[in-house]
Amino acid sequence: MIATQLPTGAARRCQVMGIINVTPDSFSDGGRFLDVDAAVRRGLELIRDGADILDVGGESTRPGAQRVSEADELARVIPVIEGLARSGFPVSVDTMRASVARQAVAAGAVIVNDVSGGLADPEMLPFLAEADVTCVLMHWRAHSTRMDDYCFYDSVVDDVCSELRGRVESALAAGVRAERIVLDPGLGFAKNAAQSWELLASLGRLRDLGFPVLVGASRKRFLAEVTTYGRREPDVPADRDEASDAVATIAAAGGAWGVRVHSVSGAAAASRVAARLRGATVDAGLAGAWAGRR
Ligand code: PMM
Repeated sequence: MIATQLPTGAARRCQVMGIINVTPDSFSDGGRFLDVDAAVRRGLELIRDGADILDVGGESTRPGAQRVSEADELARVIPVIEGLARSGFPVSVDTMRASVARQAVAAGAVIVNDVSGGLADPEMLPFLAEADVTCVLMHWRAHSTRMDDYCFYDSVVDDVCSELRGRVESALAAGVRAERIVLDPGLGFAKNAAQSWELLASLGRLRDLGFPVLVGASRKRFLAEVTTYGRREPDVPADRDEASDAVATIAAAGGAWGVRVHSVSGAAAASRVAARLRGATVDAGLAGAWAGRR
């Protein structure tokens, strides 16, 4: 039996969260996994490539994206979560809606990844307290249609740390247990490229907040400047996978709790290299447990 409870304190090894966007319009993989079977198959591929957690989302948060209805979001994510959780894999739901989080947890999700850190839906923090599940609280200022208007900071690192501290205080006040909280700086969300790089360079400051830190850099816009090498044509998001792997290596070596990635094999290697360098035993992860069951 594969364990579905996740380490919530300092993880033994940087957790690799493989992304499954069940959306028509996510910036890098929109439309590819809208069909339930295709999404579940994608989850199994990610596990075989070395993912520790599968993050299932039904609402795109790319800049400019419009919100989807609750009904559409539920119809997209719940069957996929059921399919993956039934196989015993740790599933996270990427949602800003408490109602979706509630049904996802009932369907087997063990993590709620709320990019709004509880700000988008006043019911979210009370639900997280009641369900007592691990939750990712990300730094966020506004929905995707307006987030690029909110890239103003005195010091991006100080301001993000202080706003994340505010999210933690609200979560604790709502009854969420501290051991359940993971924080995320929200790279690219109300941040321009320079601000995202500065946050990435300040992992230590984020870790000093006293909670595990998740880093979501995979295929994001700010990586384009290190992938085009001065070429004239714009890159496509999948061209950013090597840069995403490099970020995963730096994050894992810098003590991140986890990295959220589209293509997992490089991040899975990064996580194991970083663990090995710290003297930890290198495990086969879920891929090994999955292979062992067949
Ligand atoms: N980024 C996206 C979606 N969900 N969740 C967390 N915790 N952190 C992130 O950085 C994050 C997220 C947007 O990227 P995608 O459209 O490729 O999923």
